[in-house]
Amino acid sequence: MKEFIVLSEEVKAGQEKGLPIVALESTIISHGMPYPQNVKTAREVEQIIRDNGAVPATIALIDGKIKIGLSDEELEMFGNSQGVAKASRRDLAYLLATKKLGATTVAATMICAELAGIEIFVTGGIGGVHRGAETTMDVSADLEELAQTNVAVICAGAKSILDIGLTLEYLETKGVPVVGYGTEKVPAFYTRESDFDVNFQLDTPEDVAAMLHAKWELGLKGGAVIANPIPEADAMDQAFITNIVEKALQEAEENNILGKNVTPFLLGKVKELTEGKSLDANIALVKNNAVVGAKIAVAFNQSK
Ligand code: PSU
Ligand code: MN
Repeated sequence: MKEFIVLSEEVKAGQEKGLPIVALESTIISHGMPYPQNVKTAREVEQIIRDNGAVPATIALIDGKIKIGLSDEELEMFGNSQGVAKASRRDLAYLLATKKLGATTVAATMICAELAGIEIFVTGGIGGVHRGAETTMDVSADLEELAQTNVAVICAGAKSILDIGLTLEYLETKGVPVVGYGTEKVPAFYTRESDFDVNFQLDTPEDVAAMLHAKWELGLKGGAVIANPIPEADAMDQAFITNIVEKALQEAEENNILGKNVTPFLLGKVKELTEGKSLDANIALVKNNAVVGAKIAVAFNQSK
């Protein structure tokens, strides 16, 4: 395993000092945002993590290695590269063996974080059960990973490109707690609320840390979804975004988009149809998640 894992200087030093570390994914950099906003946002998110007392570890596959923490040059190169492969669980071995650039999804980032001993991971949104999954069977590998890998994912809920109700059913079957951070409702990424209730509401980083501590002390395998709503000021209008998501879903069907291309296609369409408004919301919610995630990492570190 050591053969494949490379820690950045910052992460290595942080681990030696016993500092809290926060994992960050890289699909959001390569497939979620355009250059140069992607690199700028990634840098700002890392700085927010530092400002809140933790060490950021952006994870990506570069030159046959799992990089846990990227240097400034690596981040710039990665964010400005064309054709970076989207890497989920099934893709990891192939991309490492062929030394291709790989952007880790939530699932793959969880795997890499666990290998590096990192329990807390901040992102924008998780994958889930897609609408129409009863015929397409399109269920994100992120959900299986949450069922088996001991990493907590701080996110702004699930996008309405997904079937949020079915996603919650799947997580329930797999025993994955969905916690609302300061909310009773499952947030829907661009908006603060969906029609669905979270399993549990927790209001402080200490309370979340205590729940994670109890879960893993008991040997209950798997992660947790810590759903943190987008700040009020950055939230989008519900009717506006619903309309756009419907259009994006229709175009995906007309173009017969399948497999791993579905999520990037839908995200790209939403961005195009909102004329960039969705990008501003996306950046704001990731930064908000970074604040909360770093605080949870600090609290969890103290409970260890
Ligand atoms: N949802 C978002 N933004 C994203 C993703 C999902 O709102 O960037 C990315 C994440 O990396 C997630 C992946 O892990 O898409 C899920 O892809 P799929 O549905 O193919 O499993
Ligand atoms: Mn899928």
